[in-house]
Amino acid sequence: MEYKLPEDLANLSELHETSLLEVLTARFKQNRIYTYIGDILVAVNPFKYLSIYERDVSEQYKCHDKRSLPPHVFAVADRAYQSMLGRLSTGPKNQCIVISGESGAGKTESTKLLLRHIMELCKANSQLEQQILQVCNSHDIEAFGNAQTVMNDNSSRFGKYIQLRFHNSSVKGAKINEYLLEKSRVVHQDDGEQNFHIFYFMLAGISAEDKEMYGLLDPRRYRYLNGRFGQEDGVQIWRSKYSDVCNAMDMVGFEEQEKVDMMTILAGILSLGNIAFETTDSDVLRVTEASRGWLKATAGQFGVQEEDLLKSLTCTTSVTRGEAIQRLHNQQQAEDARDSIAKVAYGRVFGWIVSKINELLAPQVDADVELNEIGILDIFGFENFAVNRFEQLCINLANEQLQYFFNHHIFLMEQKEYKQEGIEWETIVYKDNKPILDLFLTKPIGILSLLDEQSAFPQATDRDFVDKLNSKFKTAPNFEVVRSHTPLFTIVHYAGKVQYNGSGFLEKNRDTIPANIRELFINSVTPLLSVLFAATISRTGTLMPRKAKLQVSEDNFNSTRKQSVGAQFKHSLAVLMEKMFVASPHFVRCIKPNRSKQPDVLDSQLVMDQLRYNGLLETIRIRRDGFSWRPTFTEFVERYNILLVKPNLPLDKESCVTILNSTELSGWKCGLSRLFFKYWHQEELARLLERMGRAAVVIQKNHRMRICRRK
Ligand code: AOV
Ligand code: MG
Repeated sequence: MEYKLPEDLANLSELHETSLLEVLTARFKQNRIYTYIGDILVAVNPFKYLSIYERDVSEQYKCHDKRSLPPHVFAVADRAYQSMLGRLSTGPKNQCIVISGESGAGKTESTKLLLRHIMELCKANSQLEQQILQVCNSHDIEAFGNAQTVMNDNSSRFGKYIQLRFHNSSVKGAKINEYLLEKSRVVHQDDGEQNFHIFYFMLAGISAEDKEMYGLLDPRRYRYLNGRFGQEDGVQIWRSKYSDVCNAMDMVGFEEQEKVDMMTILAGILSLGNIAFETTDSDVLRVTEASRGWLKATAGQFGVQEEDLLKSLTCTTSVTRGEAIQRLHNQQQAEDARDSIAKVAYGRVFGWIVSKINELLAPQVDADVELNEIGILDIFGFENFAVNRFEQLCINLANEQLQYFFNHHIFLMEQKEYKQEGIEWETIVYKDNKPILDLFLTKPIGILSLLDEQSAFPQATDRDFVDKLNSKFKTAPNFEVVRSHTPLFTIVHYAGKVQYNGSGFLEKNRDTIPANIRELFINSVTPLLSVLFAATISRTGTLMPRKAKLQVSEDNFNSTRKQSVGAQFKHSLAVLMEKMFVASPHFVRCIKPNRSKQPDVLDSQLVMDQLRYNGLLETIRIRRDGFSWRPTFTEFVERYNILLVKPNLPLDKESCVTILNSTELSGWKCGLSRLFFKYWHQEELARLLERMGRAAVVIQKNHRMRICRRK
């Protein structure tokens, strides 16, 4: 083997945890953050700028020979692109790049680099590529969907799957699928955390004139920002980010009025948070004297009547047999109504931005043009905070699902084929997380089903839900009962134990918008608000304008509204998995070197934990000893018969063997219906084909020269 040690861990002759950790640590110290395990990339977050992403570097990785260059995230992009074009191998044309790792491990940064390199690869310098880069890469979506957490200063608070669409080698469009924005952050943040970036960017960057127009005041006065605002140097950065966001919005084609509306809605959300309630001695609920001004301001910003806003905060209207019945809120209910208005308004603005972007980037091609796809998945990483809520449960479920996808692809499918095809093989045991996924997803008694069941009872409490879990799962291996007054429970995830606090689960899972709140906003004089609330939310949680759905709209709204957040999320995960299971996957495993976000510091224990729960040791073993590329006889002959320069070879085993014996390749195996290759064989064969192609050109040239001379 010509691979230089230790750039590819699948070449380690001595294989155990410590040798693996030693290699990664030694490489990290030399700023070599990328390492291969065969075709899988391991990336350790450097937490500092490295000059390995410049233009000349990405130039080198275009159509490169893997052996000639050090491991790099650009190489993964290149491989996905070449595979999509069918240059590397047989197999599905559609590709997906799956990036995993815990919060702060570097997934989002890797996503940006992958996108950048793929856009470089298909460069025709078109406006579309620039737009895709601008839009998918940062400013816009990140400002609205990311926030500072204790784990990551720029933590993704939503999951995204970016689908890049190509016709032949050129990009024709893109689509962003977003998953489960953590809306609760708008109204509450734990210690050391912040609200979504956009609030800070806006307050820091806005001109005095606009500030007045939107009715914004001193940022320290807003309760939803915890009355805190940054130091001057931080504010300086936010200021410039704000102008980036504004530029990005211009690029996406937001109209002036839409931008003004959006900022006004954000300002309205901040004012809304400051409305406080009190109960008088005679048991009457009212807005406190001090917050009357905020009520007035909010109504102005949301473009609604002050009385209507007050009504929707202080009572619920329900319609029974055509008769509207009003129920007055108590103080807690009024505060909940306030917070749910803020959450739903923010969520709708976010969904709207994503759908605007998708409109802009939609492929403009005829229906019969075949488009191939590279998908990049960047979700919220595994989280374990001091307090873990419904959001963490969903985030960690998504990570379980990804780990399962990895296991399924790398271990399960591969080893099943060895057995079926009679290949001699010593089974590699890996940590199967299927039982944890089942704990969440099985019907009718998975955690999500039980949650839905309880959410359907108006009287049920979070305690009831956790009691149900305790009684159903007390003997389940991945569930632990917690004895406490608070409704706590523990799940032993693939990446560690997490204790969840069940408070708020039912309400967050129901996520219903009271009818009077919807009514209030539909009648808003702010055009954007009225449009956002007249829209329906599809089963997968994407926003669809009402107009486009007119035929089924009312029904659709009613039926979809009933679907809980958990059920919606489960459904969108299933749709995503379906897409990914039929594509060729590429894996990037991100590792977080330390918890304090420091450069040049590697905490051995922390890294070892990640290596273990990611199953990296087993991955190395299967890449070293296993056969990751397994074309059928037909696929192989069709593609490589040209190596024999013999047309019309039968598409069978004998032809495969004849072709392979004509090369110097060794180490492959022959099954009953397919061939078994090591991961590097694919590239060796691609090289042979290329050499063949070059030789053919030379022969043709010589031939032509001879003819010329003769003349
Ligand atoms: P994440 O996406 O995996 O976390 P990020 O990609 O946001 O993590 O990375 C966290 C921080 O690490 C970034 O803001 C950078 O400061 C730094 N970083 C990551 N990759 C690199 C790199 N290649 N070079 C330099 N710095 C880097 V989360 O979204 O929280 O799951 O949910
Ligand atoms: Mg991220």
